[in-house]
Amino acid sequence: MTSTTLHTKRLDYKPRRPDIFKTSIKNLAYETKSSIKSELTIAQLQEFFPSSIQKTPIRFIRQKQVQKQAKEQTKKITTPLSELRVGVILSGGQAPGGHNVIAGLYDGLKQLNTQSILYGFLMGTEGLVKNKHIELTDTLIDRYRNTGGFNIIGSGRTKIETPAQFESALQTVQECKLNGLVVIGGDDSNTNAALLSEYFIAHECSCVVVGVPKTIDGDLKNKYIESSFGFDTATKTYSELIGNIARDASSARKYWHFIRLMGRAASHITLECALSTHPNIALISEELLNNGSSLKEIINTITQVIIDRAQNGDYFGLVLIPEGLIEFIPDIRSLITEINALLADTRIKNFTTTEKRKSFVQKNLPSKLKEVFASLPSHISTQLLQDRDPHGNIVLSQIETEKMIIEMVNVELNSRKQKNKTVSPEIPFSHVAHFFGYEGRSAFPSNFDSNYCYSLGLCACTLIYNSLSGYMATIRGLANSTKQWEAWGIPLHSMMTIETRKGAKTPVIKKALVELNDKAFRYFERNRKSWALSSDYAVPGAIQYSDDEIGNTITHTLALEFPSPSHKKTQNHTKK
Ligand code: FBP
Repeated sequence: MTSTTLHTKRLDYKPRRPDIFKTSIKNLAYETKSSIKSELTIAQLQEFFPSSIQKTPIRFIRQKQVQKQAKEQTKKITTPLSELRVGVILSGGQAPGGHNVIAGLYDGLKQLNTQSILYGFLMGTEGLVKNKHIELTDTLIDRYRNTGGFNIIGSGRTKIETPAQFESALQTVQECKLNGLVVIGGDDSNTNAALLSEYFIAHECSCVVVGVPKTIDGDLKNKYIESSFGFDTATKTYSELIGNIARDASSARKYWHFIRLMGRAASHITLECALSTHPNIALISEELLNNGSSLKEIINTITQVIIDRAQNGDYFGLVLIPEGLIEFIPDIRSLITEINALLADTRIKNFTTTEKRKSFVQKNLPSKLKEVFASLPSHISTQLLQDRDPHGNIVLSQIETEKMIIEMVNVELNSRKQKNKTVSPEIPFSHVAHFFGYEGRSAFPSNFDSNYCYSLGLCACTLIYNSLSGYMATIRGLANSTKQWEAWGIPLHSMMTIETRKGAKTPVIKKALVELNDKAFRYFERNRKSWALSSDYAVPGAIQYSDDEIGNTITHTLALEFPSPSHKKTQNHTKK
């Protein structure tokens, strides 16, 4: 990449380290914590994770503290391997901070022994399976510190599923003589990490496998994982854009902006951006599902807000729409399930044009869904028939839900203008559609993500040094000052649930959707009514990279979910 001023400046940024990593990794020991109740039954654990059953969360502590702990609870490093050979994979969608995980891992390895080697597998898991790698060197790492994207080694979405793929992965780690493998990825990639760890143990391969929680979607979190990395930067980037649009909308006063935001099934990104910008409407899929809201009801709600604002002379506004919305609307959800089945029907291959495929689907749908399919704008029904991803799922980023909503709102508004005397026929409805996703996934990581990711890399290195396989590198206490962050290892199997994939019961890391009882949603719920009619949007502006209070703000979600005195000064969440 050609250097820019900010790029050059960011290369020099020194991530803040938590106190635990201000000492040498060699001086760290770990204490075991009480085990987590797994959702998997004993039989399932024995089937999929036989070597992990006894694993409990561990927290790294300094050797000095060790003496103070009860001996049986604390493990000292017994057989330290100081010269390590480690491989790293970046997997799935880009998330800001991935390069810093690698930098932290690299620095940790070199600190242990300058002869340690770090290999980067190219283009995700594919690189592991085909043994395509490069050695990461000082020069290369230094070109990527604190930069966004995954371009240092590339990323990919291949999953390790077949016996042949597992065998090839084993062969690669043996050929490279790896002591450790770090998988930086989302729920599916970390599920892979857990299965690889078991496979290596079963084949008497001592390579330690460690996962790192990555995804802008924010859905890889649980009692122990407070946030996945990349969420902070991505949501701040989208919020900057939304805030700018808000200012533009309230200046020109003529456009309604419909903004779809990435995040797959979960609405965490939309919720966080709503907390940052105070839009007139933010749809939260999880709530709509909980209420059983139909598409018609959603359209009615939006139309009503447009009419109410018009009564105040405000012919503009902002609507935030989560990418996964369509899968949460009961009638569309059933429609997608039926279409998935019809797309798997071999007869559909006989129809070469979209129109013919559409009429095949329309004819074969159950009668109650025929009407729903026919009611959709033509471009949306076409998009619903597009090819599925390798796991058979609809490719949500390609479905222009924002345009569908605009068209349906337009129809509803016109119909009310004609039928309802209280709705003025003069209400204008000019609209602009946006989709924000790729804009935020590779942004320069915020200070938070830079620091967090660097610590995750150090934590992954410490897990490998201690031969702890099948764990997720975890940094906790994220709403506190960086100094106080804690380094943990959480057994991957403890985050799993069982899902049916391709007809077979499979363990997968559980996706975290927006919880309606959580403080972040409740804060939104308390405030949204006043935001609907107000034009007093919040304009957060661009991410700041100064190493001061403003450059170190955390997301509203984190601040609300994990209240701590250190963010109170900058992030005001007074109850309304
Ligand atoms: P991950 O789940 O791999 O982290 O990807 C996140 C994401 O950005 C989603 O928000 C989005 O739906 C998807 O990737 C888009 O994928 P692609 O890059 O393949 O278009």
